[in-house]
Amino acid sequence: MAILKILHYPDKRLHTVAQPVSSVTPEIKKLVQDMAETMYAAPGIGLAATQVDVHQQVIVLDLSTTQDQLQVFINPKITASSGQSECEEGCLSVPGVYETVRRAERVTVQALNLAGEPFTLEAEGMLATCVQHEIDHLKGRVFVEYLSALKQTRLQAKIKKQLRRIM
Ligand code: K1U
Ligand code: ZN
Repeated sequence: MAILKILHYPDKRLHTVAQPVSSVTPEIKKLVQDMAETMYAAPGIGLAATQVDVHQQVIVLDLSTTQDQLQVFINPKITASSGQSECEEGCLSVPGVYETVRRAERVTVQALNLAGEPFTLEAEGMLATCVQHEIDHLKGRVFVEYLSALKQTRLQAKIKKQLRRIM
């Protein structure tokens, strides 16, 4: 297994739209293993392939405190959503930034598992938030793009300042 490099906002590659996986090959299984290791090491509770510069529709999640309940979604699609909820979100591609985002409260997700079999998940609460956040990554969208123009401008300034400091 390997720990992969996570792209940091505002890297343009985070805006790439991921392609569907045509077959769950040994390469895709290796990618899932590496993504899981990368997510656990970060640490995080989710990771989309886009964040490690692989533009295929693959997501891993683990919301447990014991890091032993890995959920894998290949070609995930939200087929139904209802309600609204606000939750504070973080992102491994935007370190140190936590902001409240409004999303659907409940979602139905269809995807393939690691065996290439279709499954349906009914999610609510943190799981629903996380799966929507990760599917956004596959569409090339980063959570900070939901923030007000003022907050986005302040964030860009903060990132520029941090970059100047390390360069
Ligand atoms: O997509 C990502 O960058 C992962 C992100 C997932 C996420 C968190 C919160 C709301 C929506 C989506 C993270 O994992 S950020 C880190 C984090 O939340 C966390 C880290 C360690 C323990 C518990 C949470
Ligand atoms: Zn993220």
